[in-house]
Amino acid sequence: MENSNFFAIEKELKLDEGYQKTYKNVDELLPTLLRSKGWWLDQLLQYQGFWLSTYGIRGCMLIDDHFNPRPTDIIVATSPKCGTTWLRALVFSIINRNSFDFSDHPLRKANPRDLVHFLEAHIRGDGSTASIDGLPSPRLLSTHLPYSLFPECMTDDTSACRFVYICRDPKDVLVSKWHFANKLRPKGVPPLSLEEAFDLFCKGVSHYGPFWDHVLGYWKASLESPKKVLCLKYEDVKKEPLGCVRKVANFLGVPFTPEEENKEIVEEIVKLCSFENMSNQDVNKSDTRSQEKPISNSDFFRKGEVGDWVNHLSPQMSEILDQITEQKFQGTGFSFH
Ligand code: PAP
Repeated sequence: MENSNFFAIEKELKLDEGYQKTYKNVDELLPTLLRSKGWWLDQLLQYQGFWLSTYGIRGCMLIDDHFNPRPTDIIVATSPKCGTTWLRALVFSIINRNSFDFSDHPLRKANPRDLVHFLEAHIRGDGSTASIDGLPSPRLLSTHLPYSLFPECMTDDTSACRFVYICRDPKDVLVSKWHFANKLRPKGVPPLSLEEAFDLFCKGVSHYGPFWDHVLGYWKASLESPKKVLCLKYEDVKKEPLGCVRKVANFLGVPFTPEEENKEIVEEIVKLCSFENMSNQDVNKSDTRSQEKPISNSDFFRKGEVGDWVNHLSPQMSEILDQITEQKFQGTGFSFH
């Protein structure tokens, strides 16, 4: 299947030799990787310590070989279900705050997924980095890739591209991911039980997981390079959205001016990107799922709450997850409390 995909792309695009070499390397690598059952009908492959889908690996290798980072690049990074949609919307509206009227803002007409390019998925577009290369600066890009999978030219201190990361209590991540996985399962396929999802998640087998290693990669980078990586927690953004929006703006070198503060622009951004507002936009309400497009915008809005895990996980499950979290984060200075 991997080979046939490659040839389809090659035939259509006549990709140059450099790309052909990358695709050949991908095709040779994939069969050698450890595989595990995924969360829907997919399989996850262990690549450099993380569980990725084949397209994640392909995207990662394309970035390594062909992506040209720019000092002005802003990368919104998340482990899935930690607030990707929210963070994309927040950062998009912070950096474009002078370009749009809030009453007629692009986020009222489009889902953040359509406004912020998903870096490792550019392969889906035309099989090359061309669509990303053509974007004007500053480019706002999104990723689920772990920090350690980026090439050094993006992560070393001399490269100026910046990462804004958000993470979330793993108990809520698990519950959110389990609901999402069941929405994605094709009709006729029995649902993934919570027990099965719990087992996979605890073993680290989730997209771009182990979850804890993903968080630690960005957390450590934010300590080592605080001007390069900003780490946020979903729970903190919920509790203090205004403070977090100001923090992101300061980090990106575009702090709010006194005049903007007077005009309550920070409040406007928080309101625009709130779960209540975004989930009620027509563009995010419609269920447009089809065989070709198995995910619709509405699938990214469920409850948007902190602590919904309590309605799903048994006390024993929560205890086990807390133990794993404590053990993984011990001595790192990171905690969700
Ligand atoms: P992704 O990583 O697959 O793109 P992502 O957007 O990170 O998904 O996660 C969806 C979660 O964010 C959902 O959480 P829940 O299942 O616990 O409800 C979704 O409801 C929540 N979410 C989406 N938009 C917002 C928002 N504007 N504010 C807060 N939470 C949000």
